[in-house]
Amino acid sequence: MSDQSRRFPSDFVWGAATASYQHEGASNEDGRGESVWDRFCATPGKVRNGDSGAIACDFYHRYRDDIALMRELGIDAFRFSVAWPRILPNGRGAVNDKGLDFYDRLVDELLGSGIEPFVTLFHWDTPQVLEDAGGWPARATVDAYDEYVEAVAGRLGDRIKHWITHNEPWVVAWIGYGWGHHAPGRTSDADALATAHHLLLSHGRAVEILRALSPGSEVGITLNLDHPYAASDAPEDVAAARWVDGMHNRWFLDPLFRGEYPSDMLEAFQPTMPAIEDGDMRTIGAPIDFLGVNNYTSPLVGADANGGRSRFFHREDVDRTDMGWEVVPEGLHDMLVRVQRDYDPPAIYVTENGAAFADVRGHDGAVLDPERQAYLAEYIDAAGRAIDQGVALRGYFAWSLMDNFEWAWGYWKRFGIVYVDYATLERVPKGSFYWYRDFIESSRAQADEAAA
Ligand code: IFM
Repeated sequence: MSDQSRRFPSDFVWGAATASYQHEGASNEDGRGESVWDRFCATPGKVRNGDSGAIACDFYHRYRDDIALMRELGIDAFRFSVAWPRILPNGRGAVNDKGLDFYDRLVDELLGSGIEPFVTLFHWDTPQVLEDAGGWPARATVDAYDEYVEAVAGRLGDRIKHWITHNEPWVVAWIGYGWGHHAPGRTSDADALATAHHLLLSHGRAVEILRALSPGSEVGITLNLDHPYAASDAPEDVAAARWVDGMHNRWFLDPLFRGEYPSDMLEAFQPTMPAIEDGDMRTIGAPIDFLGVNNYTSPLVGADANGGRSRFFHREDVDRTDMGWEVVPEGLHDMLVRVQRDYDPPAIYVTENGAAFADVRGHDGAVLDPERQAYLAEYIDAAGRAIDQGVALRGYFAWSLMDNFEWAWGYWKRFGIVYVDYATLERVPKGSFYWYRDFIESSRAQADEAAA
């Protein structure tokens, strides 16, 4: 452990993350409006076991106890998201003060505990009323998002030093609007591409709003970036990997850092592209202070013999998590190095990394999760090696602080370093929680020693 913890500077931010719909619960309290995920969960057959975020981890009521756990963990920062339907239950117009009050209390409790809030503004819970009016494929949703960002920044902007405009726009666009496995469950490539453009545009507009209403804060966006490896040097495998990289990564990285969509992908998507208005790309490319990277796995990609653009290969020689995701720590290292080389963001945070495993409580009530511990250790080591290569990595957030609602999988998949007993809502720190606590402590001690 000591070798890897020595890599991290003393101001490196160690954190844990979660998101509003996944942990808050209290879905009908204090004036919160309906979100697309409430509606999706209520639609038979969409979410495993008919689960929903109605109660989730009840973080809305238990946040003080959860912050006490964070203190025990010793993290520097907590990444959470604000639920848009708590702030603007009707999508536009009247702001719900009780919704803002909750985040006010949460932020103050965190700061009072010496924990820096990293606030994600959109982690997928669009107000349903906006979806009914056209959702993200409609440009008007960008205007509605502006109002929302103004309301949140107006209230919290004096205390928040790190804002994340969006979480994983690729997932919202393609899984939510293109393939329908997530809310709102639409299945249209044109909707997916319009959603991606409007999410990017709303990001750029949010950057302007946050610069004005939260001066001195740092603003970024979080992308899910997997590093696709070509299955061989054969040109068709290399082209397939490049396609996957274009679709998942470059489609978002290029506009954000170069102000343009990648030309090879644009050519392929041209027939289904939304209208791009003058000035959109400039807005999207507004300078940001950091890039958030979520990384869990990295696929092995080759040509598809059945005529598709690409095929994901099943590696035999790696471990898998309970999601079936392949454990490829090198992919995090390679992705970080590549993003720094190709796009040169001023700073990078790993805003999510972690693993689901089928955790159970032992007879003594404890939850031992050596696989997760090994996963975190290997990925953190890979992140450290990226720093050695000159990557401006400033922090790492474990996903997730606690087991929570894993979208279409419901409560079946457990990502937490804290176990949640959903029958009683009791929290039980897992073995990985204690490992991470000790790792952070030793990393700090070694950094201080080196600085002395
Ligand atoms: O739970 C999700 C999170 O909401 C977004 N990133 C991936 C996680 C695990 O699937």
